[in-house]
This record gives sequence, C-alpha cells and structure tokens, in this order.
Amino acid sequence: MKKYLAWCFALFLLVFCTGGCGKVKEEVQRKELYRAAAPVYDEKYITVGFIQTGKESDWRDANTNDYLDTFTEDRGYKLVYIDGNSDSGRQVKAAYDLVAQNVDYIIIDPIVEDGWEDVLEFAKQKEIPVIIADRGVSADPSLYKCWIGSDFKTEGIKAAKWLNDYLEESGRKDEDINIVLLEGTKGASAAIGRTEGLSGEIAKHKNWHILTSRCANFTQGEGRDVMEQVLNQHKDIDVVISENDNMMFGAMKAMEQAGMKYGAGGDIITMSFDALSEAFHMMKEGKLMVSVECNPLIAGIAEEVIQDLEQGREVGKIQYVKESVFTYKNAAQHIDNRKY
Ligand code: GYE
Repeated sequence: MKKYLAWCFALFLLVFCTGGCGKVKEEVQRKELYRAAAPVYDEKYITVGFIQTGKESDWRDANTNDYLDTFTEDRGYKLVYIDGNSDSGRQVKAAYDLVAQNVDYIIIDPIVEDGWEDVLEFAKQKEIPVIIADRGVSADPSLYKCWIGSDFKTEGIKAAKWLNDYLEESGRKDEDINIVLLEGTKGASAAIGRTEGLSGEIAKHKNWHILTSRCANFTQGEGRDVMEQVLNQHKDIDVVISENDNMMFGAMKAMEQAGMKYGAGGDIITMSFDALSEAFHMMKEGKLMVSVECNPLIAGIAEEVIQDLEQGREVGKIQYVKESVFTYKNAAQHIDNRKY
C-alpha cells in the first residue's frame, strides 16, 4: 500500500509541479520516465529486482537458477530479473531503472566492485533496500543492507595450503615449482580475493614461482585461448591454478592439444575454484586435482534477509555461505549429492 500511495503522490507532484520545482520535478519526471515502462506491481507480492552479472560460467547459471527457483509468485514474490550481459555499465543503468520502478528490494551481483556509489545513494534516497550478493562493491557499506557470499581470500589460502600439503606428501617440498595462474575478471571481488589469498601464501615459499598470471574472465573459451598462448611461451610448468572451473576446463583442452600430461600422475598439477558437478567428474577421473568450493546457492539467504527486513528485524552486514575443498581423492564420495 505504501508504494501505491507513493506513486499517487509522485503523479500528483508531476501534475501540479509542471511549473518547475527544481529537484523534486526533475526526480518526479525521472520516475515518470519509467512509469510507462514499469510493470504495475501487485501489492500482494514482494517485488524483487535482481541484477545478475551475465552467463559467463556454469557457476553463474546455477546461481541464477537458484534465484529463479526462490523468488516465485507462489512463494509471494514478483522477480524482475535483469541479465547484466557481462557489462557493468548495463548493470548500473538497470539499478537506476529498478529504483525508478519503485521495486520493494534490489539484489545486485556486481560484475566489478567499482562504479556503484551514485546509484546506491539514489536507491537509499528513495528508501529502496539493496542487498549485494556474491561479488562485492567498493561503495560505502551504509548504502546497502548487507553482502552475502564467499570469503574469496580464504578460498585462495585454502587452495595454496592444499598445494603445500600435496607437494610435501609427494616429496617435492623443496623443489622449484613453477605456477601459471588464470585469473577471473579484472576488478571482480572473486578474482581480487582469490589472487590475494593465493599470492600471500605463494610468497611464503621461496621455491614457488608464478611464471605468469593471465586474465581469462571466468570463461571456458578464454581459458583455452589464454592457456594456448601460455603453452607457446612456457615449457616448464608444474602447476596451473584457475580461479574457476570453467577456465580450467578450457585450459585442459589447450594442454591436451599440446600433448601435455596433466592431473594426478601427470606432469602438471591442476587446481581450480567453484567445485561444479562437472569438476567432480574431472576430479574422479584425476584430470582435476582440487576444486575449492564456492557455493552459488545464495538466493535462500537473500530471501531470509528480505523476510527479516519485512518484519523490521536487523540483518548482519556480512553473511558468508558455507563451502569446502574437494580433491581427486574424495570427489567420488560426494559426487552423487552435489546440487550444482
Ligand atoms: O567463481 C565464477 C563466476 O563471482 C564467485 O563468478 C563468482 C565467480 C565464480 O563466473 O565461476
């Protein structure tokens, strides 16, 4: 009902402020701009605008499907889903649109951390609560209700600790180890955190060397292309660490094409992040040796936050999802109960 009255008042302002009321008129006109485009929301539903990064990986698809399965009409929601199409400018514009459409809540999964301050200020001004999910933003935390996702730096540390243990068990503790790092999208908190965690641990080992680190934007195609270039330039690779499973799947194609033996029993240790069901099949075959889980099933936590806010309850500013580490040694015992 609150929203409906707001609309009536906004329309009233528009009609009687055509003589110019400065900021109010301009803002009401902004609302008016979208009135025609905005769907008429039914008061009996909670309207949630969700701005997704795009479709860059299988992890992303699992994350999107979780939102589509959670925010359904029979569960009391109208979901306005926006595909960011891997374009952060498109995401920011979509956020302005959702504010102008006066949705009840906005959930944002930001492709990159920067560029969100102004639109989050606008949302706050219009009293539309924003939840940041999965990747983070560099904006002032007072501009959004909470952030829900993974501790990406800890994921990087977990991966490096697995490598340390594996090399020790293999009698290679003091061997020179040459590492290739395939990084996710530049400026994305998942890439920033994993790289920070990995680099910090790698720096503790004077015999571990990063041969090269290349961005492959979390996609399988770029993972393959980048790895082909790396293999043309480097022959002395001991470890490939990929900041998500899809880039590793692409890198594996490039290594196969170059006749490289990788995985358990091979010449190149293979490590990645996400722990998708496809990764479990690869680990079961020994092609992938470890995948640090990054849980994409976030929508349920976001729904709990919205319900808390609806009831006027405070919500925790940072909410981590639960996740583990899976290896070629334990993948078989988990593969049948994976949800994504
Ligand atoms: O690792 C990758 C996806 O933000 C944690 O984005 C997510 C990352 C994930 O494209 O597969």
